[in-house]
Amino acid sequence: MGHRLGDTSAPARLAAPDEGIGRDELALATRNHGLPLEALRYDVTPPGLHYVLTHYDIPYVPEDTPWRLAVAGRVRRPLELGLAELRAMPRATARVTLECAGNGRALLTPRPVSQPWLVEAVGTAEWTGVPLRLLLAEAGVAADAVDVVFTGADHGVERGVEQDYQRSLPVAVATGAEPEVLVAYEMNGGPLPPQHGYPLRLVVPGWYGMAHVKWLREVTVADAPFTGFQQAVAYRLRQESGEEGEPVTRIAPRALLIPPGFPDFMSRARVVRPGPVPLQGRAWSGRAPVTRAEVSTDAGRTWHEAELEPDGGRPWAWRRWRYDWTADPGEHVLSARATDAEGHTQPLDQHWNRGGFANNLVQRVPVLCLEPDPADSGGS
Ligand SMILES: Nc1nc2c(c(=O)[nH]1)N[C@H]1C(S)=C(S)[C@@H](COP(=O)(O)O)O[C@H]1N2
Ligand SMILES: [Mo]
Repeated sequence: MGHRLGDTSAPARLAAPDEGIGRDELALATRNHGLPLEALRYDVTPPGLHYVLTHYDIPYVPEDTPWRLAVAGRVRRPLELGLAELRAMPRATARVTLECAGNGRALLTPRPVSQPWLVEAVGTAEWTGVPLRLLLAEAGVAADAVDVVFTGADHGVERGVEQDYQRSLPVAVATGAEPEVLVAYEMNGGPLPPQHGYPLRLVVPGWYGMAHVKWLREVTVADAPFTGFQQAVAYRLRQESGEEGEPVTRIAPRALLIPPGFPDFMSRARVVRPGPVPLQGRAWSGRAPVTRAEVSTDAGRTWHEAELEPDGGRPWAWRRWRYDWTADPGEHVLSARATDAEGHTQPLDQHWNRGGFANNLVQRVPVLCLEPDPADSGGS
């Protein structure tokens, strides 16, 4: 009887028909929290309300712990930089909407068993740090470089594979200026909170969350495509488990509603009173600027153009939209849908894949509109 990692670390699987959320999924859901949807009101999400996803443990890094970032591999001058040295370099700040690639997973049929997000794995922050292209220019990337690999300080086992959390970007993306990838040391003007990567993380505007490596300790330039677990096994779009699959990269468009009215405690169903109900929300895409937000108040049968606020020179952040609804007594299903400049939009039926990645199914918000309150009506 061997004792192997595989004994404690099960392969990926799909939930059986009618199988409820399991203890394992519940344990993930209590560690990794979503954005309370009413916080869509903030242009910049306060830390604590921003969603969090961490595969293993949050590393314990007390405030004055020395931290070295290595830039190594296929470079002419390997670097080792402390936080003060990074802070002395040119800095940039970007407002970036971050979304987990698994957002929407728990709404899929069949359900991939993993972090069971509904729609709330999103947040927007102002990240400040050193442009990665400047660090790589200082190190001097070799001509034969292919991928740049980012290693976090967190360690765990996943599907039987023991690993440090690692992801890569193609050299052209890592050294690009649009979007400009950041090695960030501040979130919303303060040090990174522990759960968001203190003291350093990668920020890759427009890309799904898995690319934004937290607790960053090494940047390694490689002359061959990176085949680590999080690149070649996880985060691939597959219909069958044996397939190579397409890599998950940029964020597909999505729109969400700020929940109207007030909620029921258990069901979270929304209650509104009859009359004018301004509907507002956010829309984003990491592929191209959002050009359109639409609203449906009849479960997706008919759509109305929402008013989209200008992007304010922040192409990587969500945009606010608004549509004025007049609610009649009865049950309604509200939806919103985003479209970007490349014509990507959101499906009304699920686009299923085994990991439940990049799913941008249109949101459905059931709303009960009450009968008019006799005490409010007409005069005397
Ligand atoms: N080192 C490390 N970086 C990581 C992760 C992780 O588990 N370890 N999770 C990734 C995933 S899947 C997501 S969605 C984002 C979440 O970032 P946040 O917790 O700051 O919102 O971090 C990414 N970076
Ligand atoms: Mo994620």
